[in-house]
Amino acid sequence: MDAIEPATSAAGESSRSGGTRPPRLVTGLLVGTVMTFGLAACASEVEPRGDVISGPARGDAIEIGMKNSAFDPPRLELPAGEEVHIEVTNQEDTMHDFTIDELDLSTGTLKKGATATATIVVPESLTTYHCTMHDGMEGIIEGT
Ligand SMILES: [Cu+2]
Repeated sequence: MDAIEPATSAAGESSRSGGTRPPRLVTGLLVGTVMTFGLAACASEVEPRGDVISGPARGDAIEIGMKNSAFDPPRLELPAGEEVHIEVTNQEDTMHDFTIDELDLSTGTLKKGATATATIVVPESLTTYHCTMHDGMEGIIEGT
């Protein structure tokens, strides 16, 4: 904070004769840009959370593939109130994750060929799953 003040006033006086753009505004834009890049870098690596194990399911499981930046299938009908295992495999070079915000669950970042298994109790309401790295890469679980 203190470091910005002298720099701004000095630039303001030197540019007065030129009459160009206000230096204070430029400084503000620079700070905002740096903060935005910082947040984006943190969001690119997703840590696993919730009831998730690395690797395939140890029993019966619903299988979901990831390819062409989409989930296959993009819609699941599952029995509401039952515990199910969802085995997610990334089938392409692009990294993805399988995240359900409502359940605070994520496989974390999956590289090519990686598999993770999430265990959930199927909600009665519609629940969406998505990849936090790709807008529009999402699917729906319908509790029946
Ligand atoms: Cu993705």
